[in-house]
Amino acid sequence: MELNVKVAAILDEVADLLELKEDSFFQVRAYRRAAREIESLTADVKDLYIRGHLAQVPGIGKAIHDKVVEIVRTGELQYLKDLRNEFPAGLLQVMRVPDVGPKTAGRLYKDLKVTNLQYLRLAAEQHRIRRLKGFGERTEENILKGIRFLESGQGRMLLGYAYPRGKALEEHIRSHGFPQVSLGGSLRRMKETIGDIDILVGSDDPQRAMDTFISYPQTEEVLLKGPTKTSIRLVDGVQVDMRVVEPSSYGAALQYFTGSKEHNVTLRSLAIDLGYKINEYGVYRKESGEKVAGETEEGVYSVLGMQWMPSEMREDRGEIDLSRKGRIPRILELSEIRGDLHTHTEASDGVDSMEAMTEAALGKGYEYLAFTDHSRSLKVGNGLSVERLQENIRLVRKIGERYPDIHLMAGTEVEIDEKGGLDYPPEVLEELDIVVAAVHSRFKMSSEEMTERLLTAISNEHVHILAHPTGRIIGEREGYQFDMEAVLQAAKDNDVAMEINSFPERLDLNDTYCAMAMQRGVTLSIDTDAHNVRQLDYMLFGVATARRGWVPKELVLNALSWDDLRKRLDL
Ligand code: DGT
Ligand code: CA
Ligand code: CA
Repeated sequence: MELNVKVAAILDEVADLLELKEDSFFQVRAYRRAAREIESLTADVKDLYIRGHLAQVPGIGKAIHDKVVEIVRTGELQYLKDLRNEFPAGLLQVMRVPDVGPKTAGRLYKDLKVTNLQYLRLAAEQHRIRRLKGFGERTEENILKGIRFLESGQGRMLLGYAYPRGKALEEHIRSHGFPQVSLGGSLRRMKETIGDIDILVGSDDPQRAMDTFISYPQTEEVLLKGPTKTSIRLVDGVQVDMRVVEPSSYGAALQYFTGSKEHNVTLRSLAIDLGYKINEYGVYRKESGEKVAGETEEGVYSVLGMQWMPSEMREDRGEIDLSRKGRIPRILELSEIRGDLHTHTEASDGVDSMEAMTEAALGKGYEYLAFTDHSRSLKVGNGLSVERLQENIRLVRKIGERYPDIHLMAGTEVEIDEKGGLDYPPEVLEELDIVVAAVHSRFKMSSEEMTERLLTAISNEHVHILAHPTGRIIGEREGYQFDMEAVLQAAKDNDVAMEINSFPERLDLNDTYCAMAMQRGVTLSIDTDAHNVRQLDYMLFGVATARRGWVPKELVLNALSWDDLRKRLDL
């Protein structure tokens, strides 16, 4: 079946290039349709060809038929090579940027003379893309992210990038009649970056499971195909490994392939000490070889005298010891989140209106939602002047009356200046329900200066939350230097919450700083920093980061009920 995938991929690329060329819509569609048909064949194209049945496949007319024959015979297609030669080689790469595709690449080529990734990046950075008709800021941002991802090449991808792709693939497999399917590896542990996606299936029919996996429409290439493991690369470059085991080994395999490797190494030596052998198929008595567990993950841990623990905790950071003592802590759940305390609207640099954000928050069952648009000195964020801020507060109150089921809060994400002062005077901050303070400038000061700056901001009586405390952008810039111990202590003393910013490229605080904050009893606020309604979904990643730091709900500001939050904020 590998050949089917290849034929489909070649036909797809032909369609892409024809589209780039602005060839007839019907041609493009014919190639795409043929690709889909061949992809979903249950027989091998080569067999069909040999038996003379190829022409009977629906959607394969004479011209495409001849091309498929050429690919089956030679493994290549001259027509594709000719098409490729019509364009600058760099443009083909532009087309591979996630969210770009042939149509967009064609526009960028024609209107902006974009012929390679370097030019594409420049055009995006100079904001020339958003000025094209039909393009916007969001597209431009996505393009920059896509380039970053492509260029990271074999590197790691952000959790926020891998997660929806992994989930969609998991769903694809489940929907084909495989109820026993799960993500594994770093993605199940919700690490901030992911090397490759791992998927595990329990089934008596490994062949059909593998075929289902390969038939995923986003598959670009099959990298490896063995009896129990198959690896593919998706069209956007992501590698996915899938393993299939018998249902009686599903739990053991899930445990094994979830990792981490460090957790497994410690677990294995513990098993040996207890007279067992553990592998991806089960737990066995060393003496008799008798299998004593394997069907469920709980069972595997339980025969070793251990309590099951959430996958996010499995990093060999002390969880094995606690589990043996039956003292795994209860950590925060996504369902315990009651609201979002850091979001943006069209008033500053967000995209959506307050109403749209409110309805999305209602859809999540939130009790409260804070609007925290940027403050006046953040010019790139279209920060609000004092007048516009006051107007915005009135708007929040007015809209709030229309939504009795949720408490809308007027707030700000206020700039912290280089001395630790805030961008609005105290009497203005006084009018707000919530103040989120943030550093967006002068990152490169000494650690002493930066610590002073943060301590000054935290000790300001109007501040409730310190936004993205370290300022790091994953894969792009390290956070600024400061004394984290001192800042955490000050946060505790001043009853200021440290933020876990849920943006996939931020996740700031990260998991280990969350653990530090948790051990010191510092309150955390898990915020999305959403700039549109969809980004409210990022909450999941912030919660995962908190879980990786073993944070309990009791330490989370936005896990408080509205009543408790209001008392806490003196509202
Ligand atoms: P990644 O992909 O780099 O983000 O990290 P993982 O943790 O997903 O690692 P990966 O994909 O190489 O392997 C998936 C899981 O398989 C890993 O979490 C634990 C398990 N595993 C892999 N190699 C070993 C090994 O040598 N020993 C043990 N005990 N487990 C392993
Ligand atoms: Ca992995
Ligand atoms: Ca893997």
